[in-house]
Amino acid sequence: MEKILVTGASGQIGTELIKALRVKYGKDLIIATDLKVNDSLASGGVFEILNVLDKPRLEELIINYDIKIIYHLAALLSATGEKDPILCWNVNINGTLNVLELALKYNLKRLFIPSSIAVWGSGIPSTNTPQETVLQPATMYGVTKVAGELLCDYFVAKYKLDCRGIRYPGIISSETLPGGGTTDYAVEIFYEAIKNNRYTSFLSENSTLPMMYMPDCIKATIDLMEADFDSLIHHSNFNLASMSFSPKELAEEIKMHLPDFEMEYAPDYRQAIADSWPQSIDDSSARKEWNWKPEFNIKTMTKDMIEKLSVKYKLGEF
Ligand code: AKB
Repeated sequence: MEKILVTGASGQIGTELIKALRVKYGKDLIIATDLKVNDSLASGGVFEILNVLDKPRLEELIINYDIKIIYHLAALLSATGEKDPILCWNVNINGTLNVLELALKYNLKRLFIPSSIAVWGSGIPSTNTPQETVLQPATMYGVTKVAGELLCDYFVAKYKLDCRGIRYPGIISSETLPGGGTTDYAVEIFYEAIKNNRYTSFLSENSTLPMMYMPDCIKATIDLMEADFDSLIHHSNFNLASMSFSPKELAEEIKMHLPDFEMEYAPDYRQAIADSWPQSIDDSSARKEWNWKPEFNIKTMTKDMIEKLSVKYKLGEF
């Protein structure tokens, strides 16, 4: 089996992807990397410090561990990206270029480079947004994701490098809090509901966005990486849908479990970002090309989140 390196392993998706990859392929084959030591990841397997802008260090890890596959998750998200657009461009684009360049140099077998619903902006149908449509993002994060998709597809076409990616919607999870995204409210709301029975949303009540529960996100990521290359028509930019809801709809669902829960709304700068994104997505290409099918909906996700976080709260974990 090939050795797999994961960048951004301490992030919301990384922490759960590492766990799943270690279970699936064995802990010695998975090299988790991030900017700072992560004790919990390091205690369960291999962990190395890596800044993705440090190309010599990335090269050293690829050589030392004989890496064949990279999941490149390290990136700045939409809200953080708007605070420092130049840093966002630098990390997201130059980090990705380092991975692509070294993948070519060391003949890596496969790369996963995620994209996002942030690739969209004006000029799209905002419901059931098609796979093939205009990409005019309104954020620097979106600009880097469009450029990342184009870069990957260029490397696929020119060098036959096997590079794959998904346009992730907002991801909801109970393990690690997201950081710096516009869809983060949909995770914070659960922590606050359990702790304080109230939450103030930074998006307005009817801001509907595409979302996905982490188990579906991890399954999609690994399934796409295991799909037969010859059955793929797309590579770097798969639309992926699971559920879409507004803050108000999520609050109503939470109230089914916590009847005293109260929600307030104080939209901030992230509202404009949310307004530029679609409400729902057509993911028929992913369904056709690699049999994508989500398991969770808003009801089953909410129930599971409340059960998991209630246990963590009782254990004093937040
Ligand atoms: C964000 O909100 O920036 C991310 C994303 C949708 O890519 N969660």
